[in-house]
Amino acid sequence: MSENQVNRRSSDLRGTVEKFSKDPVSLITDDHMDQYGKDGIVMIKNVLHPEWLLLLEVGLERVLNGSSQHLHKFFEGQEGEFIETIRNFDVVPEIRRFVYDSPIADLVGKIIGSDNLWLYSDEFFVKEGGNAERTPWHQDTPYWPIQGEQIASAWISLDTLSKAECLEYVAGSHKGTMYDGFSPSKVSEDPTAPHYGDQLPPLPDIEANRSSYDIRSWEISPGDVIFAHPGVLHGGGPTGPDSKRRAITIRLYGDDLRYAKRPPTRPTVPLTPGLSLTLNPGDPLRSPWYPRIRPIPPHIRAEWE
Ligand SMILES: O=C(O)CCC(=O)C(=O)O
Repeated sequence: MSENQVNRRSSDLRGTVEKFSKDPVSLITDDHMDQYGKDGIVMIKNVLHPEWLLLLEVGLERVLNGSSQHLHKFFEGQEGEFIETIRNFDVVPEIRRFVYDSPIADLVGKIIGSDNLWLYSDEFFVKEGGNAERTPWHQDTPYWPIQGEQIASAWISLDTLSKAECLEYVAGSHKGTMYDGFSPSKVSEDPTAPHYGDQLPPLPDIEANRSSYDIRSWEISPGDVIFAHPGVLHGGGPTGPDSKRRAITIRLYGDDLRYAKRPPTRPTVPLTPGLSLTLNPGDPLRSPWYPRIRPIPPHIRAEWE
């Protein structure tokens, strides 16, 4: 991170810290939890202090400088190119620190109602060049070998976003059909082109029929977090010519999550070689691929106690 960037972040901090509570978990109300259960989606304002955002920004800097997991590029070479990279918890210390030390795990724990929490994955979605495309509509559950309710993806933007630039969600869709995923190479021509092409029904063309869906999105300031069940249909969030959208999603789950099989035609995301050899469908999702985050394991506490 350059000196200019640090100065810019420090001045951001000076202007905004007052509105952030020292106990952000107490901002989550019964209404938020009810809304999460019903709609599978809730946005909570001002829950991440700018210092946590600074930690993510430093982590992202490391990722973009090449010290991270493989960067996938969507719409590569086109004006709207955007970058996705997954499971940086394993290799980027700032992401590891964020997951253990920031309030994000306790926020998710309260929303999903679980004291025990495991990390499913972390994933950056970076649209920096201006005029980035919409993220195609999809659910995450078809790509993940899981079933259960106690799971949430916490979507965190490091940039201020208009409602049109925010990710969009179809409220309640986690309770409906689990559709096939989209095919990244064909999505520009056909957003319903299947990922597996086997066993799961094809995605509907939501963009062509927006008025048939209860689509939610918000104006976002850094520090606001959207919590979404991965079965909720989501997509969108294009950027304008002069805007950028650097987001990370932290995905955590609780006691009720189980291993489930997906069509065998493609691997699930992220890759977890060996997982299907150790678990049977219906088993609790326990594996070294999914580290325990709460309670903090004693060997992790021992790093600083
Ligand atoms: O930020 C994006 O564009 C996509 C995010 C997403 O698909 C997710 O968090 O599951």
